Amino acid sequence: MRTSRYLLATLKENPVEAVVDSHRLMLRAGLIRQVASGIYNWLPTGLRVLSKVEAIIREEMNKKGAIEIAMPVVQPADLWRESGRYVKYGPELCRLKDRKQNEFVLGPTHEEVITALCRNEIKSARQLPMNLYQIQTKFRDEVRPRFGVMRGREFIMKDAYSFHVDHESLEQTYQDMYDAYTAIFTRLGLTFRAVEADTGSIGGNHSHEFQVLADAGEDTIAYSDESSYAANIEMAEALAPNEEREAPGAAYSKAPTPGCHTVDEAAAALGIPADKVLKSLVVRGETKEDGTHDLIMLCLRGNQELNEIKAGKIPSVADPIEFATEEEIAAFTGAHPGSLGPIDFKGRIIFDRAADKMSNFACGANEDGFHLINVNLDRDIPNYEVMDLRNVEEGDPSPDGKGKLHLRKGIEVGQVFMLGTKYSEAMGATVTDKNGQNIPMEMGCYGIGVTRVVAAAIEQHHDDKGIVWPEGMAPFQVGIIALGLGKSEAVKAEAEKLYEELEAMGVEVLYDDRDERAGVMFSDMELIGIPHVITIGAKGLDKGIVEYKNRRTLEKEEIKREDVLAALKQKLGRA
Ligand code: 9G3
Repeated sequence: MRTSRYLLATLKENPVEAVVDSHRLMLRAGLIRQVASGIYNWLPTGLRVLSKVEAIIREEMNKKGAIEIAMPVVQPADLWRESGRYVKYGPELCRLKDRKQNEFVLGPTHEEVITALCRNEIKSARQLPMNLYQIQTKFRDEVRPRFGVMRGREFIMKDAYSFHVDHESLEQTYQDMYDAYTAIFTRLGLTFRAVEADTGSIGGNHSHEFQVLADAGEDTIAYSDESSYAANIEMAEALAPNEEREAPGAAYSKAPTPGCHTVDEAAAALGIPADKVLKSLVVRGETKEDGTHDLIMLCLRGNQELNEIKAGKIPSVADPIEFATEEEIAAFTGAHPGSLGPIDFKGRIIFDRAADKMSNFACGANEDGFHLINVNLDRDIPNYEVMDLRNVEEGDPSPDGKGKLHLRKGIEVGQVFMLGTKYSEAMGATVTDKNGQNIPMEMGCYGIGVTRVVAAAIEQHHDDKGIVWPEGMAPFQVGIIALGLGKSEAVKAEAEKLYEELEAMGVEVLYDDRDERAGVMFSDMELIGIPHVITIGAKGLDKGIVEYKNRRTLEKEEIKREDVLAALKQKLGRA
């Protein structure tokens, strides 16, 4: 490709709206341009990268026997009514009507469409297992699109759906997809971890996320330094504490804590550390038939955080969790948040496992401006439940008993799910099994955020000059810079010759023939991040050499002009 006849679209300045490196660099290197919030044009250089990512995904999916199809972006609302999800999702699900007022959605995912397809096309167990995938545009009307394509509203996903006669077959495909994802992200040159994940609202009972480790990541993952344990913090657990509680001391008593509304304020007023003050939170129970709901108290060590995903999973607790309002708390306990505690609380009391080991601690007195001190479980709080309610913290013991947990930010680039029969039952996708019984098919689903992968790769592969592409996804393999093109016939001839020869070899070349100032050409080539760059200049040619630079190592070497092709073949790993 010649830059004189290309849409290079590089920017000299950092766009003010970009707050993470990948967003800034994708705009500056001319990969994307925003059309609307969370909606982007992919310019030629960006599209070349996308195409490489898709090619690697296709190769690894096809190797595992997955079969490519294409499903529509626009989906009939009736399918979402069948699965029960039409009313379940809020404004994130973009709804629209056609000219005849028929209702549709812009597909945020394709479980409904694929299940409707397969309930018609798959009748016999002999057709199973079947694993169908697509690489398709998705739309999710995110409330806060940000970080460029990392959290866009319109994005490209590879989504696969597998169908099985039984769970054992599903497990096999799940493992195949897990292995395919490992191969894909390895070939893309990403540093990633597969972590146990919460299956969230899509149901099912087993899921792993593939997380690219990067500080710009929105997810937090916990991993052990001595075992393969790794989990999204939404479901990560620490090893259950097994130390005994200290013996109860003096009976509990009231202590004035005027104006104290937080654990830290109460701890300071009482002159004790925060982890000796109980954090008592009140959430709503599930709405009952009569439309009312109970209030439930969740108690943690004062210095630890409630994990809202874990709390939402507690039976008969509203999911997602709803914190009780100040009014309903005051009506129920006679006090306001900041002075709440489990003693004389009239509802269910659930202690986190770490809080269950506290003794002689302080807690709210359920009277504004007062706390109780020297409180002890059992003696003062006779009936309460114990559950894992908290977020794990740096240094917690790994739940498998091996090593300690460390927390890292991650960018979720893929997820594999066991869906079970949630959709096949809801939508009547059954097969006749060997006993002639009609059974709902077991399903799995497997997604990769294709556009997000590009951003994640840049987060991990850039320096102060720009992007440093992993070889597997670079938009071009070789860049040619011709210095002083307009003044030197020799430079022009040498550059054209090299360009033609590399093109003839099928090497992807970007030839900068703009006759621009050297600085501009160097900085553009570095910004775009092409792995191997050849600079041709009159002075070098006089000495019979051209200059090679490796974008990743920034190492330069002079190469005799007659040896350039052989040298590049060797650097490109070509015979
Ligand atoms: C919706 C909206 C947003 C959504 C979903 C549905 C996420 C939704 C989960 C999945 C699960 C898997 C197949 C590929 C891999 C991921 N956000 N999810 O179901 F209506 Cl608005 O998409 N789907």
